[in-house]
Amino acid sequence: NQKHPGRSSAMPRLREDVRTGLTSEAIKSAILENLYYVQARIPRIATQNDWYMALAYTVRDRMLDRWVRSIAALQRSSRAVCYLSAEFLPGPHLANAMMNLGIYEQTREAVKQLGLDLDVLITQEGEPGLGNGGLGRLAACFLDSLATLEVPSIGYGIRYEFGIFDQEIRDGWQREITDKWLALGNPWEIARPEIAYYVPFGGHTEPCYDEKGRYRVRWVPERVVKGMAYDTPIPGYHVENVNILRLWKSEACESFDFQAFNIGDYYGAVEEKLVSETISKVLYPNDEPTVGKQLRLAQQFFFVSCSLQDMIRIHGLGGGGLPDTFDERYAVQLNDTHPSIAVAELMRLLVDEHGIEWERAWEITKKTFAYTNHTLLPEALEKWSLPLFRKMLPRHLEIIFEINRRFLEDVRLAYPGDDERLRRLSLIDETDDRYVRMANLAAVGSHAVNGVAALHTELLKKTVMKDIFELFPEKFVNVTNGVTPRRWMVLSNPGISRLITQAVGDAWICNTQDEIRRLEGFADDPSFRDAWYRVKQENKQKLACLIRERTGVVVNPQSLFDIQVKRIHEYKRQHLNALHIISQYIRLKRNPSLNVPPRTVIFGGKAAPGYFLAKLIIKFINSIAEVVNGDPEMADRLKVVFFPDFNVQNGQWIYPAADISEQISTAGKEASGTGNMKFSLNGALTIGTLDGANVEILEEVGSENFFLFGLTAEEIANLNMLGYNPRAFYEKNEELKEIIELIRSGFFSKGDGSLFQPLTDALLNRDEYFLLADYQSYIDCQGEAGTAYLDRDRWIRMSILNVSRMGRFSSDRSIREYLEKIWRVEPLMVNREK
Ligand code: NBG
Repeated sequence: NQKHPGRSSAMPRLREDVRTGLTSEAIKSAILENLYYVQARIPRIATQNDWYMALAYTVRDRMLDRWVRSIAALQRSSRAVCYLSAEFLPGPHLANAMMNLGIYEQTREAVKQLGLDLDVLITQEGEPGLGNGGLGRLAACFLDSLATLEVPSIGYGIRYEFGIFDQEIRDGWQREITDKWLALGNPWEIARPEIAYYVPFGGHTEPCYDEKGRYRVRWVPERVVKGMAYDTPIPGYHVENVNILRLWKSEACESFDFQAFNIGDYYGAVEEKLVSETISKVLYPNDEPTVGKQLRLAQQFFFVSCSLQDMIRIHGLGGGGLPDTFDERYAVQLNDTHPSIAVAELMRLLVDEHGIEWERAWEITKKTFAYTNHTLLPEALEKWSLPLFRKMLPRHLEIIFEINRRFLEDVRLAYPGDDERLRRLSLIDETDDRYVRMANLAAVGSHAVNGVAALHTELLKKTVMKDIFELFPEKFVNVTNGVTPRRWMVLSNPGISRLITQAVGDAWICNTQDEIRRLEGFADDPSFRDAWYRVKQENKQKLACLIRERTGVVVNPQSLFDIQVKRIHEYKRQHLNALHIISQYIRLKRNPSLNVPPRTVIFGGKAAPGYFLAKLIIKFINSIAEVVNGDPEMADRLKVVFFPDFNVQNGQWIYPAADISEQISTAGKEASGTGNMKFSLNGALTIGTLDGANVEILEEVGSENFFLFGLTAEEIANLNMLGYNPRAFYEKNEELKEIIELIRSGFFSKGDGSLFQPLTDALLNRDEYFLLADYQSYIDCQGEAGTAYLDRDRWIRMSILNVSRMGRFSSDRSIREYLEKIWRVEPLMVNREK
């Protein structure tokens, strides 16, 4: 014991391997080993973080063995999926890995024997916030499903040193704090210094001839950056398969440029290193126009080039695969337009670097890629100005011009004389500086284009991608989003999951769509309903504790928890929700005996740092909270909470505690939404518009179990066309008028009538998102929801029915659809023997 302080003298001799053993005994000694040999600590002086690290390495070790065999399977496979995404939001790894490996209970026991609390250790983990919201989280759910379905696949992205900022609320305003997720070390990644690629930037191109005397183009870059791979294992649920998430970190080619050093420009050399390292430094927040964001284009090209070079290398391993069979080996998905430069980069690699003829290279490229669109908001469609593009990627601009020249020739043939259409379809927007339209590049260079919910795909075809659809109708498919039931039910809501498993067995965890439906029969079973109610209450109780800890606000777990968590954006209409709170407040003040359930309205979400109105909406909510929560007459009747720093971790506490899920975007604006699915799968009832995947959720759960309100996308479009006048709605609605006047009077801003003027002005003058048009319908619908909540039996029945009918929204179903409709990849079992 003296020689090896990590070991307790009472520890039994183990026959199991300390790296792979799965019993609690083996796990316990592995934790002690790792504490000693990785953290260099003995238990007496170990910090919580030391224990967390020791535990994390212990769990990781148990994945590595499967991982090595999975990588062998990937190399053996004939076809693999590569998911290219500038964002991944996997959430904390530890608990998820324990669950997927099936070692949760043994680990809990081992940790307990060491005198520690597993739940405390789990919360030690910082979260990899390498994404903004839905798009990055979708990518993470897809990785989980790909691994669980045993599909050979790699996720490729960027290893941002700083992910999405942490949010603090100071005096009601959002404050952004740098996210230092790597500060305490990241036990989940493995650095692969040997897997590194050079990525050129800038410079010029020049003509040359290859060894066969053919005309070629040589790119002479101005500088070259190195991309190094960091791999994170992604374990499937209860399968041997562990997939790879490969993230690229940028580095200078050499840490010191000795030539510069010799001529005395030491600092010049260090500067070069700094500039190169900047590329993977920080994640861009969304909702800001990307125009002129040079670094963002550099990030996109950087990770795409590394990923494609890596695919070519893997394909060539063993000498078998030539790049001209690339499309047979890989299905590459472009997650939004962020990686769409891949179309030009693959062309460059095939034509310039591997000597393949243009026509053949173009066939390969189109067969390789497929593109997912995630937004209809015109301001969010990426375009890069030509001067910027030329400066950074001169060769790619030439390639895009050539793709465009050939493409427009085809368009002219299809629509002779239709110059307007030609102009709209062109990969180049000819206005001002001229721009490259990334969505057009992605669509032209792919064999499939998909939207993320049925309505979204239809609107894509009718609006933003109308011309492309008319030209290539065969390319368009819909794949409705989904979420993984492992993280979003089993892990985050163990109470409900246990109940479901007791009722229908545990096959629902992987075969959600077919199995969870069998729960329906239990909706009328009083004892089951009771148990269901108790679990929801426990979840609410836990969230209430967390709210108190994070905000100081005391909420009543018996009240109706009405929750809206998502990025803050005008189209998502958090301010419509806020108007409802004010209306409730006024009504309760006038009529204290009003028969409505006590309600706690909870908000969470980050605003893009440069989006003024979104930040003002946060201040607005907090100002209303101050008034309402500070009014003794509202005690136990109405509470308002802004939960700071909404992220994956907090989401795991929040979704299971909701009674009402707010999905109230202006119809036609939310591509799909995925929070809507998480809430409903956890037994919340939705109040929502016919937008995004809400439409399909309503179809599945039935209109009697869904609180629907508002104008349809079509009605909004018509109103817009005829000329929408928000003031007319204001004038004819006394309550609405009163609310707006109350805000304008400074009632929520300590008498300062100007604070929220930008908000009220936006509503009265433009109301781009039709809040006033939907106001009354929303208020009435909230009333119905409140009344329904008063009837507990009815409510719980609806809650059970929601969960039992939501199986379609498992990301396993989404991935199966991608496999069938787009990727044509077969699952491959990983060998069990080593
Ligand atoms: C978001 C949409 C959501 C959708 C997710 C995932 C972007 C650009 N789009 O509605 O706003 O659920 O993508 O598809 O982040």
